[in-house]
Amino acid sequence: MSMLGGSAIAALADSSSLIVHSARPQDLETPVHLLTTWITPNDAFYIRSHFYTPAIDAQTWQLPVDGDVARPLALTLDAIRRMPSRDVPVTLECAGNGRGNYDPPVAGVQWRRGAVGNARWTGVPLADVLRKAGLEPSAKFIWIDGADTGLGRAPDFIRSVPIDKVLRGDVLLAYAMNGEPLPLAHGFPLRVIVPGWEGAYCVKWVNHITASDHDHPGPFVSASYRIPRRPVPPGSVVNAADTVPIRGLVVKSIITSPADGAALMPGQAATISGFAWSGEYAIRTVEVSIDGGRSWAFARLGDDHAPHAWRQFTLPWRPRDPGSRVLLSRATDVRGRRQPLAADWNPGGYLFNAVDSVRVNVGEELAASPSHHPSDPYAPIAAVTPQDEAAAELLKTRCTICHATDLIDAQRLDANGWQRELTKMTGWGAQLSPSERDLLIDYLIRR
Ligand code: HEC
Ligand SMILES: Nc1nc2c(c(=O)[nH]1)N[C@H]1C(S)=C(S)[C@@H](COP(=O)(O)O)O[C@H]1N2
Ligand SMILES: [Mo]
Repeated sequence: MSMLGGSAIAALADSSSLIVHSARPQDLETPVHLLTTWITPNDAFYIRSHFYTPAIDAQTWQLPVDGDVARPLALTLDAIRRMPSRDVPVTLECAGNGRGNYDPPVAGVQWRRGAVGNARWTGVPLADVLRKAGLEPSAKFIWIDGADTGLGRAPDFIRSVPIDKVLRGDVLLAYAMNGEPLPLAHGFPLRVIVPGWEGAYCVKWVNHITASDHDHPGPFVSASYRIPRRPVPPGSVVNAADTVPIRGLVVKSIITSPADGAALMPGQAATISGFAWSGEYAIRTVEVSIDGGRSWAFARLGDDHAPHAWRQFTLPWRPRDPGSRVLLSRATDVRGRRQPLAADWNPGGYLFNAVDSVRVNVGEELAASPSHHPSDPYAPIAAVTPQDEAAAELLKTRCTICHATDLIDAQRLDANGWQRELTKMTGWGAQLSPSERDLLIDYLIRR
């Protein structure tokens, strides 16, 4: 057990180059210009954790496998590492990647383009572990829990994978990422990888697996990670009964080079490159436009590929005339699904996949950051009036008990949105009197 033995603490990712949406819990995004290789290095890989990273003791760690099984098990890491393993490249994307682009704004981490990465995962098929336990035919869902627990009264993060996806054999219990033991932030000592499905299926710090004849009733299954059955007008409130769980991912591409706002020299050779993916489906083409969408050219697809991994694309370009240019990319998958000009708005802000764009300037440095992306939501909250000071004090004393204020600062909600948000927060344990709540909302929508 050499690679997992010894210390109870796995290496924390050196995430200093990532964009911090929330420092506590950790929600870190990869600046897309760092996505230069087909495999994303561990220290550049985005981190999405709803709650605090748990303390893990690898020596005493065990994985109970129970529920609708003939022989409930409690596996040690050693026992798992002795089973036949697989090594598969899988692209992970948070369902909320791109949420920050939705209009009207949606509550949640305001991810831009970089809550996505591609890693080689090593582990054992979950199907093999379930066979060992004697999976009963009654089992329809596999519930997966990790060692993290909800903050305050917020519920535990438990997810559920339909049995047919598990029995296809490609769902992994992974203990290594790009040849290293899983970094703690990415789920040490064991995480689930559900290839081609949105990232929230890939439960980290797995410490309990249960086979069940019904779906898990918790809110991370019944309320989150769901989209309206049919597209709804932007800004709609949708009942959970009118939603379906997200299973796969949608077709998408991002331009990672040149970077948004880059300055290029006229007449000098450049390469437009990026990545495209479509969950369980392969990419057929990526088209790139250098004239804001009037004309398109097929990009070359990279040699590296795997069934559930993104594809790199490149298109050589020699910009001629000086001026500002919008570069676009749009991918089409093997089913013929193509990236739309605008993504379907949904109340969770999931699956943003509009045609990607970056603005570059040929010939001169851009003065200010190009603002075709929504306004920068990261302006700090400044307290100026006594009301502002009182509100800032409330944020500090009532909110930071559970999380840093960066998560709050970045939201772009209106009064109704903040009402809903604060109802959720007080339900989870935030203390606010009605007048404090009014004061806070007045401040949050004005700032
Ligand atoms: C008892 C713990 C707790 C307290 C106190 C608390 N929150 Fe939260 N808050 C949470 C949790 C848990 C999340 C979700 C984290 C995640 O899913 O990434 C969250 C997330 C948020 C978000 C991000 C949007 C979302 O819904 O995920 C906002 C905004 C927010 N809280 C505002 C506040 C404000 C304002 C206060 C103070 C009045 C506050 N919170 C106090 C637990 C708390
Ligand atoms: N136990 C646990 N597993 C989790 C999460 C979590 O908060 N707790 N976040 C999920 C979400 S929403 C995503 S997108 C991926 C992110 O994986 P990463 O942090 O390794 O990039 O982990 C998933 N697994
Ligand atoms: Mo996610």
